[in-house]
Amino acid sequence: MVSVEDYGQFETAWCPGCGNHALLAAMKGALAGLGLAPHQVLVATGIGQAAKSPLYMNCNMITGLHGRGLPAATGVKLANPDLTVIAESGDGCNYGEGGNHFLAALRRNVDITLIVHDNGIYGLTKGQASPTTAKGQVTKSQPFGQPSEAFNPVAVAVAMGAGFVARGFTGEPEHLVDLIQQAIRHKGFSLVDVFQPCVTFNKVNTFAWYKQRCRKIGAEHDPNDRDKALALALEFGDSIPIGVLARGERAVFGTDLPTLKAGPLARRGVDREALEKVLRSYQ
Ligand SMILES: Cc1ncc(C[n+]2csc(CCOP(=O)(O)OP(=O)(O)O)c2C)c(N)n1
Ligand SMILES: [Mg+2]
Repeated sequence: MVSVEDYGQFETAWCPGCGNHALLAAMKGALAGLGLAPHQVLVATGIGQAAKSPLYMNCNMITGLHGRGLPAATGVKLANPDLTVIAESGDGCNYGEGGNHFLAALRRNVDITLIVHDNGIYGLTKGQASPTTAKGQVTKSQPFGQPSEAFNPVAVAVAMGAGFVARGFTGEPEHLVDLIQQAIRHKGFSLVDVFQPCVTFNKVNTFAWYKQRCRKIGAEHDPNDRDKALALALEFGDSIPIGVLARGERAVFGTDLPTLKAGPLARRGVDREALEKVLRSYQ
């Protein structure tokens, strides 16, 4: 029996009131609730406040460069499909610096889950606009307002045929745990974009701002209906839907790759002779 305590309790460097605390608790709750022990889980991350999350949790982890958690997660899952592999970091990491990795992950459909701490700002570097900062929003480095249209990650994921697309909010913790668990259970690439406040650098998208707008998607929505899912994903105003936007079955990447015909790397022996030959060639 796995418990939340198995995932540990650590002192963090986050501000009091930051949404990262609730999302970290939701991650631990979701994993323990699924009966996954820490050694069965690997979290790949990048750089940022959000990217510190797996440092505060007992589990296997990889810290990539900024925006590079997803390719690391992809490699790990292909090498060892027995692991539950999660990529987790911020909106800047996944939609800004790592934007092309996000698009590649949507195209490939590797069996990994992406959890995005979406606080609409670059928190670690002290408050520049991120791709999800609203057009016109004033930040420390955009005093006249950020001039581009905001990126809508869930609409892009739905449009590209992602098999599981959800949006959560740290102010709805039980709902969030359920979304993370559904995402992990889904076979193929799954996205949970999580709204959370940055109490220090985003004075617009506060806890109250999200609380006022987030409304749970009702049972009447059929996530398999891609047109309806896209319409919901595009709703971003006085009311913003949270929950499972889209679902669908797609071929999972990796199963028929010629290089993996002999099985994943983690289950293959190491050819010491060949390895040493390669190493010697660098001497
Ligand atoms: C290639 C690269 N560009 C920029 C940076 C500087 N940098 C580090 S973290 C960060 C922003 C992080 O924002 P986000 O991913 O939203 O995480 P948050 O801190 O908001 O949780 C930036 C711009 C970097 N480390 N590497
Ligand atoms: Mg951020």
